[in-house]
Amino acid sequence: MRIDVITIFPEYLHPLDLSLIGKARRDGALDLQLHNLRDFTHDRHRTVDDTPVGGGAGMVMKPEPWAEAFAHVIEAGRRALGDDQAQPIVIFPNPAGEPFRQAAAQSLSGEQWLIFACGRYEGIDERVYEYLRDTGIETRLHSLGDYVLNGGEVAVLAMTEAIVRLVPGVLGNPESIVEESHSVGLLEYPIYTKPASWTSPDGQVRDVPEVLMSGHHGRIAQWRREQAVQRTRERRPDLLGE
Ligand code: 6GU
Repeated sequence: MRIDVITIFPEYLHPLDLSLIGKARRDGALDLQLHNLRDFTHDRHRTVDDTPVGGGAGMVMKPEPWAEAFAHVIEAGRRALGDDQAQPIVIFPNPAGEPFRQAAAQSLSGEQWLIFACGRYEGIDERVYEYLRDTGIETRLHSLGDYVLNGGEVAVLAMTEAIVRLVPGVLGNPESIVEESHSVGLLEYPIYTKPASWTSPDGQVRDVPEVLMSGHHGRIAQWRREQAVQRTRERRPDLLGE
């Protein structure tokens, strides 16, 4: 899978060198490339923003550097993929976008090429979206949740991790994906490890639920299902339509 990220803060994405994503990159399962939007400006100050036409607070990202960045990134991606017809999906992290859920991560994990375009300030000039769509490039706006971040970079860290760990061969144990929170539509049940009886620092003896020690797989599965439903009802009734 190829992922390009266009941002004015490439350093923000350096955690993608670490852990599972870093390993996927070193193993060749993921070709992740960072691009600095300011490299596609031509003035002394490397200006990427300007005041909003019509007035209002804050600054807006100018369209010209974005168009140059996309031209460069699309050409470089096609060359790397060895396919001069390859079409990326362009994802704009945006608090006004469609919520980014497990189903979106699942479907994007099957794509060969994604470009994340990180806005900052009040946003990107609307004509950039229009232009991409008119050139036949699929664009999506995705939000992490109902709160505002200063830019898309943190959202790209989250979305990339959610997507890349689902790419076949990237996660060590594929079974752990099947049962985890949000893949089933329920939150995950409580889990325990040894010791079976633990005395916490406050002096309480805390035992692992007995059913888990029973060796009875049917009863264990039923208990876990009940716990998952109860937990979901308490924490996320919206997932149950309640
Ligand atoms: Cl994707 N971007 C920004 N800037 N803020 C957000 C967000 C994304 N998701 C939630 N808040």
